Amino acid sequence: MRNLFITLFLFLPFSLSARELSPLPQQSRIDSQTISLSQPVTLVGADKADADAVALLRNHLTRVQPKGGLKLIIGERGDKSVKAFAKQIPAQAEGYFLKVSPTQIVVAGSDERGTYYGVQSLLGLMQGASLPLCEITDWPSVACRGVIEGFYGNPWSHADRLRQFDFYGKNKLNIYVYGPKDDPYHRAHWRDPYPAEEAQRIRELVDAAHKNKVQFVWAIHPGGDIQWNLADSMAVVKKLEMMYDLGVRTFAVFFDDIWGEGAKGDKQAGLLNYVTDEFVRRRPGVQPLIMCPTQYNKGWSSGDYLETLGTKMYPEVRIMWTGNSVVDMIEQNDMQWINNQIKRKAFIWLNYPVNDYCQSRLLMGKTYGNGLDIADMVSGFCSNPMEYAEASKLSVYSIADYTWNMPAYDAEKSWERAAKALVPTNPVAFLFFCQDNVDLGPTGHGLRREGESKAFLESISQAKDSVRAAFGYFSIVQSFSNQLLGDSINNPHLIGEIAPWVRSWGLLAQRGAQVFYMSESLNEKDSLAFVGAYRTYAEATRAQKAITSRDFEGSIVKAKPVPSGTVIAPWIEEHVNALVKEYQKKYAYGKEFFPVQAIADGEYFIKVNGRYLTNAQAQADRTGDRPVFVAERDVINPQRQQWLIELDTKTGRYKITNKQDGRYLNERGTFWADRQLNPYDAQWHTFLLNGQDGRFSIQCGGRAGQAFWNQQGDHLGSSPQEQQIFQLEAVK
Ligand code: LTM
Repeated sequence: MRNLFITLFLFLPFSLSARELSPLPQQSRIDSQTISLSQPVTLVGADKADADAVALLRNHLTRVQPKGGLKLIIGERGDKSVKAFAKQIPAQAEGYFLKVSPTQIVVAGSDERGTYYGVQSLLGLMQGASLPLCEITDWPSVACRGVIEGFYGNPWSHADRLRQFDFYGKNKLNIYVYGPKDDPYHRAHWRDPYPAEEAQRIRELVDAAHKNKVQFVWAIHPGGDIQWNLADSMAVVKKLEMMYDLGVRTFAVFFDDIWGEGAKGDKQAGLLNYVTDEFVRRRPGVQPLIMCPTQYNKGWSSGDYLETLGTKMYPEVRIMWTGNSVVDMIEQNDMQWINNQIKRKAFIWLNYPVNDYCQSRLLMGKTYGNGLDIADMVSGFCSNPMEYAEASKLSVYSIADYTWNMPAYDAEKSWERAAKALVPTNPVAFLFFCQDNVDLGPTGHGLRREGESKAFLESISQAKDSVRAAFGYFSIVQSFSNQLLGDSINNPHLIGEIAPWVRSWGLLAQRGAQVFYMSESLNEKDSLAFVGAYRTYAEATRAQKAITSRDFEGSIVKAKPVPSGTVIAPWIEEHVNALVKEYQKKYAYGKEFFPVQAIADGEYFIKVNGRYLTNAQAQADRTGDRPVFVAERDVINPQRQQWLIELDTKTGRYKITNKQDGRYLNERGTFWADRQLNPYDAQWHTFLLNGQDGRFSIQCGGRAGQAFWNQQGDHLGSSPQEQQIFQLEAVK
């Protein structure tokens, strides 16, 4: 038990100074002495100062009066109100000077955004009505800091986005790029206008973003079917004009993840120049374009594509870049290389914490690995988040911290502060949850994240009896899981979003606890207790597998949450397998409860003659499609070729589902969605695997007849006699 307390204490000391600001300011002195803002306050300069900053301030001051109270002077460089502080205002754009003294408060920005951020800092320091005496001189390291909603999967909801903008304002992020791959008006139907209702929502989003001093960038993705002619160039401008009418003032054009005609560098450069001439330079207030190239990372760059963009495209067009590979952290050498190619500073599209290519993992670890010396080498830095908007805030908080004050960024501390900011009344439970959801497992993109289940590993490594120590850890997890699921105080949107993962985490711990009971009963030669514990384990396993990440109508993602898939889940499985083996050597009782597995549960490629079985249609709610065989690995959407093969404990046969959308394959090798018409039925939809060493025939289960899967042309089919050998290759 001693180690259990050590484990818990590892998390308790993360003391959060109540007066700590985030993002960390460049220069600050914050005293312990405070003043009270419940006294009357008189605003000086409010008529000239940035209106959003003043509105924000007024929302938080209870007793503003025209004369005689505590003076709060506000304004930006050039305003009469802050003339006396001209020397203290930093020269950098978006900077501010904030001073709280017993007799007056000064918020002086180097520009409107600066004033707004000065007010955000002032509010960040307030606790109730108390405000510490302080002097802060602050400015951002990176000019454009924010988020690119650029993932595949369920786009964020309107409400998600509104909450994001509020969060960005508080965290001094100033840009949001709208580019969800599955919004048809962004990509597949880029020429078409938004229907009236959706257009109205975009208008509302633009307003809300601007109120929070966030540039709303709307991106178009025409490369899939664009024709390089005047008609389509005009179609792009026409669509951007429509978005301009909705209030958008910054635009992006994306060419990522396309092949063929659309991928030509000179044509893309020509289009960007055309749009700049015909639209950007003609319309008042429109900012230079941002473009995402087809070769957006070094691993995919070849020929003279990047150089063509660098030389032919107007220098004011900003070019996005994901690093040395699709999913990568960014370092100084990488920046030197790309900036040299494109003859401008790249605009970083960081593919973290996006999880559209590893959907069963929630990426809640610290945001680390980007160089602390690249601020001057980037024109912008945006994070591509998860489709889980609230959960993504954990990392986005750190992106804000990193891009605001890069040299001072401390990934671990920022992560802890983020947890405290997101779940203020129970940060320890939340952090415990986060540190069990860190790594993404093996994927085609290669990124791994360290530190998963650090507390678990520390508690078992120091213990004499690791199973007992793990049991202590699992007790904490079960308690924290219940606390988080029952949380009615902290952000309900966050709690609701992570609930499937939290439930799965609690069940994982319940399974883990059975390892201890099984081990104890084996020591005590109590076969009855052993089988009882095993059956509890199997029941919790079933319950865990039944959880899906998204249960709303029309979700295009239905992943199975896998908490601690790198550390704890394999630890438990390994121990259970070993204990069952040990048990079966000694006892016969309860044999029927233990499965005999031809193949371990896990993710596999299913191959015939080197060709990969692929979910080409990938639509969660469609039935009747057949998967196809393709020659290449899919590096963009690897989950389409990844098949979850798991023993169904009810039948002892195998259920086969596709990782992309969770659809299962039926007795004919056809996809069926798990819905009322033909719900999953273990008696029908499970298969026998006959063979060994990764080579198996796949035979339908009892009630569906005894047919075998086989290859029919490019498709999967079935035949009553012809046995085909499939290669089942574990996804590494
Ligand atoms: O990264 C880019 C430029 N494009 C896509 C993203 O839309 C996607 O979210 C990430 C991660 O899967 N990979 C891409 O290729």
